[in-house]
Amino acid sequence: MRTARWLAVVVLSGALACDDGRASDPTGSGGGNVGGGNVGGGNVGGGNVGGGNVGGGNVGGGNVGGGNVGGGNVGGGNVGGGNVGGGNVGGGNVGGGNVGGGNVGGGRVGGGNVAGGSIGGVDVGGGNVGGGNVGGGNVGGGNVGGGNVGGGSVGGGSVGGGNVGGSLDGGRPLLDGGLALGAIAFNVNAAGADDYGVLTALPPGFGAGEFTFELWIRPDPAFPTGLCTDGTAGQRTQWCSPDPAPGSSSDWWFKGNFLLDGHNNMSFSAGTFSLQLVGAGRVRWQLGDQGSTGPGATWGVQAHPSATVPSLLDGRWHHLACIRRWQGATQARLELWVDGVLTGTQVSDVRTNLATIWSAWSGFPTGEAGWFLGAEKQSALGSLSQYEDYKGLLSELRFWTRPLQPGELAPPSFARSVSGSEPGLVGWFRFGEGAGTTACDTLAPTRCITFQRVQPPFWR
Ligand SMILES: [Ca+2]
Repeated sequence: MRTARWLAVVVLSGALACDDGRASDPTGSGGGNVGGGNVGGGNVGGGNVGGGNVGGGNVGGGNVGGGNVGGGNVGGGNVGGGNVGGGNVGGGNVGGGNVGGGNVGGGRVGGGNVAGGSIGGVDVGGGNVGGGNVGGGNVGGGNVGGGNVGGGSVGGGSVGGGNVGGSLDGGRPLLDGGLALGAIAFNVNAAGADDYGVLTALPPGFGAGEFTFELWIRPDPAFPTGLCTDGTAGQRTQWCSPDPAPGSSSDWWFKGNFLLDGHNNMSFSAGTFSLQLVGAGRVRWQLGDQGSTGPGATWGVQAHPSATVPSLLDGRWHHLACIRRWQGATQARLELWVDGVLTGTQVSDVRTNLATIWSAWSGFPTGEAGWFLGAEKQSALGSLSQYEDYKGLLSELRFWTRPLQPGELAPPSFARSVSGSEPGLVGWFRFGEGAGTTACDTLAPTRCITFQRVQPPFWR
């Protein structure tokens, strides 16, 4: 099947239509303090009633280039507790964060940014250009538990639910008001020299029945979207824009940047578990459970079509959950949740015990056992010279032997932290090592992901 896969790449080169579905970028770029956000005087007009910027805004050198210099919240934002805990701790907003004035016009009534806006430091080039929550976003409870959880909301978003849907921060996602312990980074690489990780020992029992696999990602929006034309450097340097519907063609399944490649290239249907970014920043989950699928021999649970779902190329952290949940007496419902929203579903006609396959990788090609992170596995191993890879951050992998319930996923619950003792939690990679080339399971320290060709700064 490896050969067939390669032939498909060649035959179909250039045959796909151009569809640059890139969404508008709410973070913008460049330009500190455009519009005059809050230079020299916080709380103009009455912002921060109840505790704006309590704890120290801009600790550690944030706002290089201008955002929120001297004080935020022109016009009355953050009523009820804006930025409690410290806005921009660690140096965020380099190049102009909050340009134009955070919370202009009255955003975040009821609790904006409790626990810390923009902790850790990114938004390089201009976070929140035009003003975070311009026009009154987040009425009724914005951002409890983390700075800009859910993202931007320029133009009045998230009334009643506060910016839920993504996390604007620094190097790690915000969980229940604190930071995840760690994260790792994948980057562009030379042809034939992918940076990647391999996990060959999945937690015992995972895949036997119902399950959830959840993780946090922050794909790097600095890379352009494009066709990722086969055989060109665009495969490595772009986010692929085509978003074919699952099963719609003979090649739908290999178009997309591999965040996680668990394909069984000997028999796709027998144990494939892969995650890709397709359609210029949308997610696809493929599962091969030996069910009655169409071309590609896997289920494609996909945020599709791209025009109807937001791109994740917005510089924010996003939460993904892949769930197999029993339906009726014999079926399995496959669910893809993005930032607490059920975004794609498929119904499988089988309930194959995948742990049987994954415990020994039986039937997988020699040398291709396991889940590869950050790259397509054949490219990572050198049997293909280049392939669509993932560029960006990854954090908090969690394996469950039960399907998380909607109440555990709906905003803001998806950003919950765990202790490790939760029923059904069987694997938990926190990426807190901070050095070296392995990342291990907090619940089983000898169960580790091994990384190759990491590119500093790898640990975040
Ligand atoms: Ca790479």
